[in-house]
Amino acid sequence: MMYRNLRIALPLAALLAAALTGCAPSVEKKTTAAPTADGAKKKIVVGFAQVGAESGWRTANTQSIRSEAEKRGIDLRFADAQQKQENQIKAIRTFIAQGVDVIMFSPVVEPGWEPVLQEAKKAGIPVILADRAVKVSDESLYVTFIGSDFVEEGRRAAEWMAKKMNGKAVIAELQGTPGSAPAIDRKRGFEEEMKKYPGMKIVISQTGDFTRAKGKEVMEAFLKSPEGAGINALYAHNDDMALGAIQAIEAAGKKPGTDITIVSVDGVKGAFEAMVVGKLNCTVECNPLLGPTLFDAAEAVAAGKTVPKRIVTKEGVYDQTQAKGLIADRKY
Ligand code: GZL
Repeated sequence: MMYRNLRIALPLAALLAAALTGCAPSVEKKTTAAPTADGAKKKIVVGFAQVGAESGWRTANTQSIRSEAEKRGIDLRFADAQQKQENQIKAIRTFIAQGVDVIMFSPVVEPGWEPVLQEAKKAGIPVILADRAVKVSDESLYVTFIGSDFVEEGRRAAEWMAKKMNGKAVIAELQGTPGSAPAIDRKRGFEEEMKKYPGMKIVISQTGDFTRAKGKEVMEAFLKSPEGAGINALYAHNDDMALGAIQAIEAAGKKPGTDITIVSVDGVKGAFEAMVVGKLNCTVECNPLLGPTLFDAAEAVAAGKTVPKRIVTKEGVYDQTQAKGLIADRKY
């Protein structure tokens, strides 16, 4: 039975459960492995090629994947690609050689995956995209893409900033990893929404590669640039770069969150801590806790079931007014 693409934003696990059973919102998770001769459940083997360990978001994402696999007794083969595409491709080839049941990965960039995904398809190993998308001409090369709508995240960031700044802002932008889906789409969504406000302008923009160190370094350069004196807002594609930028803004004798309004994406604990002390103004949530839904999909696929081609995570927007009340309950 084929499922139409599910792009409604419901709690991930409920959404996938509904899709799999086509009815009740919650379904009992059963290990779907076929019983072996002695009746024991065969463990499914999943190969995961992770981007790296570049940010608080990624750490939480890896933790969610590792703990969920352990909880389900899944044999997880995990590779950290240190943000290099060639390492992810090598890891995927190793998984193919090992004959894993399912391959999962979070593509560090969008292009360049056709050859290795063709090899996985030829080997009959289903591929699940976790967190980020790929640019391929043949969408049958992957079974499903489970992750956020980055364009919507960009729109939400611009909308919040417009409200806060009454539609007038001189904006510096710290972009994520060049060529990555979150960097491309968060920029696109922000600029789309910004068109509604002629008084908002991005005057300087550069990648900080999603890391705190690079975010600090690039923000220092922004503040020393000819545009520097006029910047009164920062849009950072993730919290880690925003936290680095906050250090640079303070070192330049300015007050982050006051002299420069800062909006970022992810919703990690560090961002909430910065909002509580007034140094960050808003973080647009990007849910890293994908483990349960990823392995629901992996078990379903390993059992020959179909899953929706696209599963979108449910997320919110948080600012200083909510940070103090929410920080204790944040899961990442
Ligand atoms: C988004 C994820 C991004 C985060 C960054 O889903 O791919 O990568 O926003 C992380 O923090 O580095």
